[in-house]
Amino acid sequence: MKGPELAELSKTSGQNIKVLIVHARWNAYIIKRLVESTTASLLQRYGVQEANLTIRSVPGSWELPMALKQDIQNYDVAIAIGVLIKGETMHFEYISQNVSAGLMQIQLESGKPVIFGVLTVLTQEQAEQRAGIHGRDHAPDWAAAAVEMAIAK
Ligand code: RBF
Repeated sequence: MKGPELAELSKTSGQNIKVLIVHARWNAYIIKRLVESTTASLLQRYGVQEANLTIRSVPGSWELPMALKQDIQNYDVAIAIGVLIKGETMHFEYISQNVSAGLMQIQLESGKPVIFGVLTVLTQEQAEQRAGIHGRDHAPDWAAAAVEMAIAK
């Protein structure tokens, strides 16, 4: 299965960076896995210090950009995590389009990298396949991208 080629990072690459994870609470059991996996990678693979990691939750993915805007200045990098599953109405399209555009806008305006950890999928099954429940877990890639971008300044 294809994935990113990871930059060369070490077990101490993240030791001096402050990381903010903001996650939505919709599709909670998938979110829980993604947040735990991202956190484990940051701490264990890259040496991020627990005291330098903050986790905040918001109701749904729609709220991710605003929460980041409120908090991002105090961190070197943020990771936004959400699971958007397409339903029968147009909500999915409006939410996913605006959330991704909002996250891009915040990173460019703030000058702080925002890692895109929002799964936009057609079915719950597809979300599970991207959260390591059965299939490839994307969260370690988000942790790696966060460390790489935070130390690249
Ligand atoms: N938030 C998500 O994070 N994932 C979803 O799949 C999701 N689906 C939604 C479907 C509908 C019909 C509505 C009304 C909201 C949904 N939300 C979802 C919540 C949304 O991101 C936000 O929290 C609420 O709309 C309140 O602003």
